[in-house]
Amino acid sequence: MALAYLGLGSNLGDRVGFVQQATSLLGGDEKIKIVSTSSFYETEPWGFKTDNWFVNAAIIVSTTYYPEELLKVCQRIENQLGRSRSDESGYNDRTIDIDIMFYDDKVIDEHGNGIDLTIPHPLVHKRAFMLVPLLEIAPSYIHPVIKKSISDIYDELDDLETVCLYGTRFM
Ligand code: PH2
Ligand code: MG
Ligand code: MG
Repeated sequence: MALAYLGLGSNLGDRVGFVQQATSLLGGDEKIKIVSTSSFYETEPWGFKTDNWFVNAAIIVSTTYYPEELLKVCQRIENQLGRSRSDESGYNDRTIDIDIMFYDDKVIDEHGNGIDLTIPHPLVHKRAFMLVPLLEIAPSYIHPVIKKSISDIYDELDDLETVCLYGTRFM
């Protein structure tokens, strides 16, 4: 059994509803249990220009899936919730994005054969929209590459985009 730390984000349609549906679809999988969930945050789009602000949250799940299998499950749920990926490079608006931020304390870099997986998420330490929800549910988790806790990484983050509490814990 492993613990995986997932980041959820939506900036299209019923944003809170998509984050909630993604969480219940994950929890409905026989090999996944939801361990904890953060509040919802409304966040300024990071890294691209769009009028649509995000709702972001973080959850911890326990799972018997290997990381590659968990990635496939996340992608299947993204598709199920209407995620479409455009051919343009860069970020796009989306109904739901499910990212694996951490998987136990594993460090993984796997590319090819239909897999594109980097754990820890390569940008987690730079993004307030990931760190702020994590701060609520895993402040003492040690980033296995940077070797610092989530709260220390957050304290040292200088480039703070706007992240507002949007709703309380949802399960
Ligand atoms: N996801 C991105 C790019 N930018 N900005 C915010 N605020 N929230 C996100 O979830 C997000 C983003 C790529 O996945
Ligand atoms: Mg993402
Ligand atoms: Mg993603």
